[in-house]
Amino acid sequence: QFAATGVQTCFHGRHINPQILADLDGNNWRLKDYEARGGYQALRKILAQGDGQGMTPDQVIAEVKAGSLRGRGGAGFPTGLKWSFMPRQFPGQKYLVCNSDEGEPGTCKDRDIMQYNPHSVIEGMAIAAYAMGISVGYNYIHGEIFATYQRFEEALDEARAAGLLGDKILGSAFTFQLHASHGFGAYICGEETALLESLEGKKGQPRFKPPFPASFGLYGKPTTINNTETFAAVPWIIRNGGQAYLECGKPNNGGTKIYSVSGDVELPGNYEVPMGTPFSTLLELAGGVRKGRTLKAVIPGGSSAPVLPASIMMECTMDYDSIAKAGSMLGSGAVIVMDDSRCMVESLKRLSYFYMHESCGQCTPCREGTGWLWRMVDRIHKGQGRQTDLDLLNSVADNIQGRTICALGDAAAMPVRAMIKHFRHEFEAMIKPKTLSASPAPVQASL
Ligand code: L3W
Ligand code: SF4
Repeated sequence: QFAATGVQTCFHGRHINPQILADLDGNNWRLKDYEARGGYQALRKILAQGDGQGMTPDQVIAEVKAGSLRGRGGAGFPTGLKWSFMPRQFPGQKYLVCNSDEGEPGTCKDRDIMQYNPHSVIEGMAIAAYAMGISVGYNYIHGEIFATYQRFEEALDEARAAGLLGDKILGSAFTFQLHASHGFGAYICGEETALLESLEGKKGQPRFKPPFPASFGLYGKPTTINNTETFAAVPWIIRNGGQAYLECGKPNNGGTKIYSVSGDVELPGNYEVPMGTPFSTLLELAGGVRKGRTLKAVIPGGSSAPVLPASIMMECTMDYDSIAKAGSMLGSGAVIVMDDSRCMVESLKRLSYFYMHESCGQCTPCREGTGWLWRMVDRIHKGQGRQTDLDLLNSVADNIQGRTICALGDAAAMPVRAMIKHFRHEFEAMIKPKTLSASPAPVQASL
């Protein structure tokens, strides 16, 4: 996962107004430490423990909506709106699922949250379950971080023993059973419907949407799925109020966000900063571009997000709207920094190989197209490119994007188009002059 980016270990203490990674020293993850930081006060508050009056499920959802919390897994979908999709009166079992199958190249925030602050996820899930009237939940954890899975299991045991999970939580009428489950390392299982298939014990392949999990999810029942960081943000919102969360960020982009900054910076790692923080400030926190080098480009939201040249990126603030306006996506917040020593053809070759390798193979444009993309970029990189290759790359990307079951197809296509758009000259320079005059081969033969 980090071969492309160089990040090995992610926990760092340089943040601005952190809400999730605040006051962590690496060893204070246990229940007693979390409670000393104000942990489980939000759960107590909604369940009317202590002096409070309690909160109704509608009031909880209203606070989350007021805070403008948006899904931290990649799509930025409004969390309160998603919670309101859950049919509250549904007579059968409903499920809550946490997507901790963090596999996007460059992303390493969710594993740090679970490793260093696991109770924030447990408390956030318990609050979400209360708000949606759900009694069973699962946290699906990426298979390659087994130690983190074990840490999360330990935290679950602590919460159960303290009456914070299970039957009649804290003596109230609210029951919530939460279990951890681990995957086996397939990137596609981070796609929400593939994750559900995997959780059911089947091969992890995406389902057609709609129906969305909100109506047909785990075992065909209504299910709400949110990302780890999304759940971890919820206790702060309930403790401090949605308005305070919103004010911490900017309109339509509430709160803080954790960025996994990797690549050509002095201090790669996870940084939590308010939404709307200038990219230049984030870069400074990460120690700046490697010594003696200048910034060339940035992939602002994980490998699926289109690359942006330095000139555009330096004008951006780190939030969903600013990055979208600049032509990319905030995605999961994996900020991959590239300096002037990076070859964009080689970078694209590595990215294309990743998507070819991780395609689940269900739909033809993705299964075949990701291989075509990689083979073409590979031959350009080997100096065997043809004059027609750049148009052909764009054409193959066009024929993948929007024509597949899940977003992996789009994720494979978008980086190709962006790399050619912004760095076409580098690709052209690698196509040998003698091939520039060669007659173009027929499309099928040239793939
Ligand atoms: C009910 C509707 N629910 C949408 C729900 C939907 C989902 C959420 C967002 O892709 C992106 C992808 C990656 N009724 C609904 C509805 N929903 N309309 O809202 O949905 P969607 O389809 O916009 O996104 P998605 O399929 O969840 C996520 C990008 O994120 N990405 C991913 C990185 C990977 C990681 C990781 O490794 N952990 O984060 C990075 O950029 O490419 O575009 O819940 O059900 N009408
Ligand atoms: Fe599988 Fe790719 Fe189709 Fe997604 S787009 S379902 S990964 S073949």
